[in-house]
Amino acid sequence: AIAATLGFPRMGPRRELKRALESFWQGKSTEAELLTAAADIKRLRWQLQREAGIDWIPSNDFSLYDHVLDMAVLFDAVPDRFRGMPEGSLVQYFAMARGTDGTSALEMTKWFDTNYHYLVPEFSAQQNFSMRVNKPLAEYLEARQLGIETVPVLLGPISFLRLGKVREQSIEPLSLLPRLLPAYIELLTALHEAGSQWVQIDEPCLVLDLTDAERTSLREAYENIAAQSVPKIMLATYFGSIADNLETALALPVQGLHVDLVRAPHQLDDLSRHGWPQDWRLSVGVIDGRNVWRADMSEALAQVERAVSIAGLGQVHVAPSCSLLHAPWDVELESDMQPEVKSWLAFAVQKLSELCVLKRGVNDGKDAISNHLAANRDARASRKASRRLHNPDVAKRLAQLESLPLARAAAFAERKSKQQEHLQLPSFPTTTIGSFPQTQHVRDMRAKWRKGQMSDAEYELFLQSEIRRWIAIQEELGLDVLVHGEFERTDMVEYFGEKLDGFLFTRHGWVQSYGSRCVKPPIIVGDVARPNPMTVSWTSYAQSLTTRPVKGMLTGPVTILQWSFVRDDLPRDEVCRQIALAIRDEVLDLEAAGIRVIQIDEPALREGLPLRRAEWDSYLDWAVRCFHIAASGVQDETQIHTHMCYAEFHDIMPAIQAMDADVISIETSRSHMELLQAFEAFHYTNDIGPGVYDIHSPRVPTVDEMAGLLRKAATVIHPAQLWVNPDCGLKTRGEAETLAALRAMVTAARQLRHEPVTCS
Ligand code: THG
Ligand code: ZN
Repeated sequence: AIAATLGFPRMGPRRELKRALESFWQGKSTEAELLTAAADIKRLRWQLQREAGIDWIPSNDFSLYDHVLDMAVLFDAVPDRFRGMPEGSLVQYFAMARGTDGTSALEMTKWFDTNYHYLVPEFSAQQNFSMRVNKPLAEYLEARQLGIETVPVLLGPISFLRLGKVREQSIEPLSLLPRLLPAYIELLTALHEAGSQWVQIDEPCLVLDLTDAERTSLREAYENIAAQSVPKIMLATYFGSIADNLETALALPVQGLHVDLVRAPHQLDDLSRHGWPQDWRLSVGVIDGRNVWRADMSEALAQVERAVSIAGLGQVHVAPSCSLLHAPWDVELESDMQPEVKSWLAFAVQKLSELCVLKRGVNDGKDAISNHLAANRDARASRKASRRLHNPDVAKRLAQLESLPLARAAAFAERKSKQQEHLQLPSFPTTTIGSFPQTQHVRDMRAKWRKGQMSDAEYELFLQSEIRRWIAIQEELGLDVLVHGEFERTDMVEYFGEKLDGFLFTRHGWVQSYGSRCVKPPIIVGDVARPNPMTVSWTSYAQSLTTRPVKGMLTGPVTILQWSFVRDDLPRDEVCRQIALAIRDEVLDLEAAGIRVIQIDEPALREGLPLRRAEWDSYLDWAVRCFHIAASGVQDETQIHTHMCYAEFHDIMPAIQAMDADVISIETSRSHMELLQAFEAFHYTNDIGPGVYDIHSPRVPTVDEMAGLLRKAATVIHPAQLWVNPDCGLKTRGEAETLAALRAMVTAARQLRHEPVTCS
C-alpha cells in the first residue's frame, strides 16, 4: 500500500500566501514577487509531504485564489465583462475573483458543506471552451524540476459544470459538456505527453443526489476521455457516501476510486458487496481531513486492512478523507498549548505522519508500528479521561430539556402586538445587523490590549467611548432599533468560544475561507457551558445611553457549531444542544437586564444542511429545535430577531417559519430581491427585513434604489411585516460610506411610511 494525499493547505505555515496576495493587491509588491512567494509555498508543501513519506503527492492543488476559478480560467470560461483586460493575466484573474471598480466579481458560494467558498463559473449559452495557459502542466513540471513526481489534481468535468451557472437560466450547465470535453481531453493529453502516469480527478458531485441525466453525462465524459491517450485516472469522491452512485462510478473507464470512510465508513461493505474491479486502485480516506483530532489508529488500520482484503495490498492508497485544505497547517506551531492537549490534535502536517504510520502498519504488520499504536491509545485515553471534557451540570440540564416548553408561549400575532406596545416602532422600522466598521483604530487598540500594552480598564473605557459615539450617531441618523456595534469582537464565533467553557483556541490554526481570507475555528473539546454573561455589560451600557431600544447581539448555536471544529466523541446535535443552552442563558440574562430586542444570528444554518436530501429533515429538526432552546425562554414582549446571509431559502422555508423568530433579516440585495420569491411561494407570517443594500461593496446606494427595492418587497410581503436594514453586518466597511448609506436607508424608509399601502 502507498500513502496518498488529495490536497494540502495553501496559505503556508504563517499565512505567507495571504500576505503576498494582499501586498500585491495593494500595489506594494510586483507580480514577480507574488509568484516567487507562491513558488516557495508550493515547494514547501511538496517537500513536507515527500519528507513525511507520502508517495502520492498532488500538484495543481495549490491556487492563488481558488481552484474552481483556476479551472474556469484554464478553459477560457471568462465572462465578457472581463474581456477588455489582458487575456490570461493576473489582472484578469483577480478581477474575476474580486471585481474591479466597474466590474462585479464572479459570485462566491460555499464549497459543498464546508466553510470554504469557491467562485461560481459563469457560462453563457454560446460558451466555448478552449485550453489556455496550462497551469496543471506547469505545476507538474515545476515539481518535477524539484525532483518530485506529483499527481496533477483536476476538478472533474461534471462537478465543474454542475458547480457553475449558465447566464441564460433555461440552459442546463451539463448541456455544455460536449463543448468542454475537447478542451478537457487536450489538457489530459498534454499531461500524458509530459510523462504524467496518473491524474486525480475530483468528482465530489458523486456524493450528491444525481439525476439519470447527470449519470449519463458522467459516462459520456469518461468514455470520451478514455478513448484518448491520457494518464490513468483516480476518481476522487469526498464529503459523503457515494451510495446509489456507486454502480455508475464502478462502471466508468477509470483506474481507481477514492472514498471518504470518515464520513461514510460503511462504504467498504458496499464495495465488497458490489465486487471490486480488477486492477483498480482503492484509495481509502481514513484520516479526517475536516477535523483536528488525532485518529483512532487501530480503527483506521482495521479499515485499511479491510480495504486490502477487497482490492489487494498493491492496490490500496492510505489517504485522508478529503483534501487537507480544510485543516490548519501544523499543531507544532502552537507553542503556548499544553503538551497534553497538543497530543490530542492532528493538523495537516500531523496527518501526514498518521498516513505514513498506517502505511507501515499495513505493509509491515502491526508490530512494526506497535509503539505508535500504544502512544495513540495513551493520547486518546488521556483525552477521554480529561476533566476538560465532562461537566455534570451540562448533562443534567440536557436530560431536563425534555420537560422544557420549547416554543414561545404565545403565537406570533399576539407577541407582535405586545411587543409593539412596548417598542412603539413606526411602520418600516429601521435597524442594522449588528456590527459597525472596525476601523484600523479599533484594531490597533485591541492589538495593544492583547499585547499587554493597555490595561483591561483602559481598553474597556475605549470600547465604551466607541459605543457612546455610535449610539449618538444612530440616534442622529434616526434609526429605530439601535445596536452597540460589536467593537469588542473579532470573529463572532471566536468571541463566543472564548467566553464559553469547553472550547480550545489556537494561535495559528487558520483555515482558508476564500481568497486571502482565513478563519481560525475554535475547537470544541468538552461540554459547553456559560460560566458568566458574555455580552450583557456591553449591551446594557449601550441601552443606558438611549431611550430607543438597543438590540442584543448573539451568535446562534448552529452557527457556533458549524464554524468550529467539533469533538468527535458526541453526536453533533448533542453538542449543538449544549451550545443552545448556553445561548439561552445569555438571552435570559439580557432580558433580565432590560433588553427587549435580542438577535440570534444563524448565518450558517443553511450550510449545515446535509448534502443528501434524505437527511435534510432530521438535520432541520434538531437545528430548529436548538434555535428554540436558545430563543424560547423569553416573555412575549421580548422581540427575537435572527439573521441569515448567503442562503438560498426556497427549499427550507418551512424550517425558517418553524424557527418562529419575530423578525428575520436576510441578504437579498445582490439578487435584487430575487430571494423574496421564496417568501412569495411560501406564506411566511412573521416580520422580515430583506437587506436593502449590499454591504460587500463600498458603493453608497441611493435613496431611490432602496425605496425601489422596498416597494418591490412590498408587492410580495405585507408592508406591516417589513423591516428596513442593510443585508449584513457593517464590520468591513469604512465609516464615511456607512454613514452615507444608512442616512439614505432611513430616508428611503421614511418615504415608504408616507406612501399609500399598495399591495397584497
Ligand atoms: N466567521 C466564521 N466563518 C465565516 C464567516 C465568519 N464563514 C463565512 C463567512 N463569514 C466568511 N467570511 C469571512 C469574511 C472575512 C474574513 C473571513 C471570513 C476575514 N478574516 C481575517 C483575515 O483573513 O484577514 C481574519 C480575521 C481575524 O483576524 O480574526 O476577514 O464571519 N468563523
Ligand atoms: Zn450576514
